[in-house]
Amino acid sequence: MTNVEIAKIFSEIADILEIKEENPFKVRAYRRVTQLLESLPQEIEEIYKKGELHKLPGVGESIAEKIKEIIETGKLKYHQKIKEDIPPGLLEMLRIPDMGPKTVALIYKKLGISTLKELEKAAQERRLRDIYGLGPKTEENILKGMKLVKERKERIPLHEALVLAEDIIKKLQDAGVVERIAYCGSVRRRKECIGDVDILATSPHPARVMEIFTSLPRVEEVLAKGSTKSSILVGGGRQVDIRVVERESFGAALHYFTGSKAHNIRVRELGVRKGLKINEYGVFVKKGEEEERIGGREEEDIFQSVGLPYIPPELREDWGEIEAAQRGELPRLVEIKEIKGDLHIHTRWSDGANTVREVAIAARERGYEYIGISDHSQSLKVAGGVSKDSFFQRIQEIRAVDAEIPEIKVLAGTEVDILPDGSLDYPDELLKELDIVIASVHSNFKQEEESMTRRIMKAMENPFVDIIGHPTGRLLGEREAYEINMEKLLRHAAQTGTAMEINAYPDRMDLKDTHVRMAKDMGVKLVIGTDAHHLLQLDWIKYGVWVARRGWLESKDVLNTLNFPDFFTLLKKRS
Ligand code: DGT
Ligand code: CA
Ligand code: CA
Ligand code: ZN
Repeated sequence: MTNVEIAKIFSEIADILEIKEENPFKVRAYRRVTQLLESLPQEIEEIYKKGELHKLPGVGESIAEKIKEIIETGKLKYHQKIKEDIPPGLLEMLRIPDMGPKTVALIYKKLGISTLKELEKAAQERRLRDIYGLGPKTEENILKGMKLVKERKERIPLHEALVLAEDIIKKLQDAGVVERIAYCGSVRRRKECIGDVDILATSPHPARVMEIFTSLPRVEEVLAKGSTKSSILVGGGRQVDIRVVERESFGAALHYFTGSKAHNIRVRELGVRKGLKINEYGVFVKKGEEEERIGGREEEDIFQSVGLPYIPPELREDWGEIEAAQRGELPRLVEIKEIKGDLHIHTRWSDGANTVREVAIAARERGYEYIGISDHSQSLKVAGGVSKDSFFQRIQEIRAVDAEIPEIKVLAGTEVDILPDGSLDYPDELLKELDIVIASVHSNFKQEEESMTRRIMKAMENPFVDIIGHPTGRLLGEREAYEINMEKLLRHAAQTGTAMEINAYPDRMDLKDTHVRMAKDMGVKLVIGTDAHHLLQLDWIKYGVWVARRGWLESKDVLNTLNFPDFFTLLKKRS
């Protein structure tokens, strides 16, 4: 069983306990282990075999026992047992945005509704508004949400697709049947949502590759099995395609199957103008009746043949990259290794899993020069926001860790709530004690566009606010962005000198690529932060860097590629 599959079991337990209104601390413990598993870079099974489960943060005796049982038996008795306590449809209902366990339990109790279908019908027939506490707005949101749930079945967030692609590639490599192998398609272009996963390989034994691929343990259905091409469905209806090509075609096929289709068509047209034929097999010139191959082993051959420099996959959308390449004006895209610090990290002071010290040490290991500890503010009770009472205690601890670890600057920050009226959840007297302030919306998501835009603009006007966190609040496949006028917001960010965050958390990727590019064009300061709640999630910075790259950013466009003094000077509005 993969980490993600095990994580799903724990997440479901948390959901069930919540519907049953059991102890919130118990629920939190299961949520934490879910997060841990989703972000773990190694297989939990390997850690278990080494007898090192207890070394994982947040894994106590009882969770370790459960992980052990799942690995050894493929299931968990406790999970099976509590699943019987509620109708299975309730869990599906939870997948609708804004449908919390309380609402689900309420609707079930009052109307006996226990499936998505019944829920949709009741919302259409306007029967939910009869329940005290619900109204026409709830019905509208449920109907909108059903649409998202259906869409999500068709597109997967990048993170999920990438983990899947990497796992399959590793299994084929371990089996020793492939030479070169890579994922392509929208995964390689780092699009935020993926239709299907495309894998490309070369191999002396294509038939063996097809055999292993179609009999991987996670296969639920084999859609097609050919001699060099196969498609499978894996858990949750996700499709994965594989193709084995000749060595001399690998580069051409990699380019072709990376896409996008629009980009491919442009490149092929350039080829035609030079008398070349470009396809997934290679680059060819006509020599009388014959065709001669002049390239295709490497992807660079394709670009070279049409007189272009190499265009990174993230840019291949026909959003102007061909023209920029022709003018010699391709951006030199920011790279993961250029990031010098992460400003959005949660610790145990709010809803994170690790201590400040643990996080600082992990950041030092990544080679960072600085980090910002940005726990939630007081009003965010669900996320253990830091009260006024422990405000100074937390700063003290951060200062102590900072002094203890000279290689890394540990900044005392916060992710302060932007309240519905645009005021902040801490007064200025407290904010001024902090080195770095991220302001984010975590409540009242449903405001009208105008008031939501004004709400965030007002936060930008506070001289202590350095960064706006996850500016649109979307959760991929779960919650739409708030209604917001992005152009107005970005203009105000530029005017007030407030930085906008590219939140790298894989469910967020917020700002998104098109907004990032807009921000760059408007001269807005940008930072990339992980929103890590576990030290392993520091690694998720890559998702933010990929969004930045899709938004054409260079290192000079991203503040946290600067060394600490320059970063800090440029970030601060107050001098
Ligand atoms: P997805 O799967 O919807 O997230 O997006 P992609 O880009 O992965 O698209 P997919 O899986 O349909 O095809 C993979 C790549 O193959 C695509 O990016 C470009 C290439 N491709 C597919 N169909 C065509 C086509 O009709 N013409 C050209 N030039 N390229 C194509
Ligand atoms: Ca694809
Ligand atoms: Ca495909
Ligand atoms: Zn947040």
